[in-house]
Amino acid sequence: MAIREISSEDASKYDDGATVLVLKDTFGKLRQGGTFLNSLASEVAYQRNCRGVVTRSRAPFAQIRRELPFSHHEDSILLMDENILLGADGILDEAPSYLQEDWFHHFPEMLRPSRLCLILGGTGSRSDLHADPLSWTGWNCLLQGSKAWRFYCHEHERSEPFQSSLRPFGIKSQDSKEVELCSIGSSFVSEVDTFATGAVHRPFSLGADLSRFPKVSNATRPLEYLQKAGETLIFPGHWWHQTYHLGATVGLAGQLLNRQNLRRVMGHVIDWCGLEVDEGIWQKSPQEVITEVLGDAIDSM
Ligand SMILES: O=C(O)CCC(=O)C(=O)O
Ligand SMILES: [Fe+2]
Repeated sequence: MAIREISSEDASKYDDGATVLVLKDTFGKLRQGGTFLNSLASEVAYQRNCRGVVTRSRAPFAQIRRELPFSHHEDSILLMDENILLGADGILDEAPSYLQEDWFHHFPEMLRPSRLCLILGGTGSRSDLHADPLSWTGWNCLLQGSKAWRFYCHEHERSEPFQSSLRPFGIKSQDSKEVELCSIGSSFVSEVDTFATGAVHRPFSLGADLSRFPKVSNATRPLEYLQKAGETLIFPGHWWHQTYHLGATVGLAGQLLNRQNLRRVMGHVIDWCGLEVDEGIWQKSPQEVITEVLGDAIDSM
């Protein structure tokens, strides 16, 4: 359990499911150009946190960009959209090589996580405290600004201090984007905001409201990291994590399924769907493992 600065070539060596890896100077062209946002025009998903009350909605991208400079700790805006970059394939060509090999392409399209999420935060915005779906490996690059991260190294099974709820991952129904028709796993989301109160100019002095969430004091001490522009973090997505944005940020996020985490990700699906698989499955090729586990998962619905 540690944070380690490495070069992209060493990522597979150090990506052990128990370390947050930091790659410096990534996505240089995108940071220098800075214009790719100007060509984006569509409705995006965003959330507003007004004195602890979080509302989620959609609005034109240009409108959110105009509102972002007014964001502050008590009334903040965070845009996280998985669709707006769907046509912008060239972006991943700029990614460190370790992020480019991703076996999620073996998943049927309807169960495949979106490859690129755009994240724009205003001052004082924060993500939920959550553990990502499917226990994948997350990556997150900051193109502009700085962002404070907290990682709790206990996994979603031990979520007692966080009063969490499940957010199943699977095929969404046409009419309601939230309802999963066929779920193969879950993310875990907490009501706790670990950056709720304190001195806003020192993010790691911020803490949870312990009068509302007394059990948070039983949580393990988090790993904390201040991510700067150009840095890509690669982290165990099954760890609880939360971010706090300092100033206006622009970031990209995605996830990986690879040699390092195949057992963990497919194990998540196996546990979630209550499947019984033969130990011999792990001798098979990655594509066979994926096809077999997802086939069994769908049959089990
Ligand atoms: O960048 C953020 O604010 C949150 C990102 C996150 O949770 C992720 O990349 O998994
Ligand atoms: Fe996440």
